Amino acid sequence: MNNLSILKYRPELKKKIYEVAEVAGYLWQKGWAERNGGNITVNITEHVDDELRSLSAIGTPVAIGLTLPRLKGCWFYCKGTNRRMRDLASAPMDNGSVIRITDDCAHYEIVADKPVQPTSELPSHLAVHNDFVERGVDYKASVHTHPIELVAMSHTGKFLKKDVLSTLLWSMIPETKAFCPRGLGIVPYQLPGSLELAEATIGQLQDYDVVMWEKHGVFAVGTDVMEAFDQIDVLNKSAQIYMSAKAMGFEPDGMTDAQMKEMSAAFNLPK
Ligand code: 2HA
Ligand code: ZN
Repeated sequence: MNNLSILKYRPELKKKIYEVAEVAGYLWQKGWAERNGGNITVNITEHVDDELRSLSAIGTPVAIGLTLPRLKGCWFYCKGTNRRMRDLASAPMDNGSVIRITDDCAHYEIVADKPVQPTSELPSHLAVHNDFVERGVDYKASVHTHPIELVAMSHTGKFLKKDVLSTLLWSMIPETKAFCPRGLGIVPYQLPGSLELAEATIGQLQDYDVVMWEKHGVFAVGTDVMEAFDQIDVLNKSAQIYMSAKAMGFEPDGMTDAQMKEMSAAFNLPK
């Protein structure tokens, strides 16, 4: 199979995978994706046709390490292990994997094009997607990255209390709440790739679309990869505004409660 074969006559699938490549480029340009940092996983099941389904896998099934009953027969595109976002941006099929979950819901197999092994974070990303299907939520994309200013703000306990950072970031510029209306959840530090981190993330995603991993990065979800990226981007912009004010030597006032309430009403936002 040549490099582009599975995308060749599948414009919708190609578009979805090239959206990931576009976002991977933004993550690199923003300085949020050093070396192999970060991951993106997208549920592409709806773009897989019968012919693609009938293709045999490259290699034998690999154990996920978890059983994910809602993902039976689902297909995903994800970054390859040890691959760089900046490389994925220019060559998504050489630096990402297309996988399907086998009928026992405990293994995946690579279907095409090249035998790129998926990210080591795959089990936790898949656990999140399993939860979406279980809850009937129409989210298809998960993005993990290391946004500099947001991570810096997670290095003090005062911002890690429930909704403190979220409320502060919303108050830096009106659009933040409009475009990240559920705010920023917090997960206290856990070992990267651990099951504890995945479980705590799934817990926070019941109430938030973006979750801060203390002293590490953020994990965002959305109906597509752009939506997940945009939410991180607006939150990090607010973090930059906060830090710019601090660098000028003052604590920013933030929008007042009355201004926040007016915004929420005008944009039909929760809370
Ligand atoms: O996959 O960023 O936290 C690379 C990471 C893990
Ligand atoms: Zn990370």
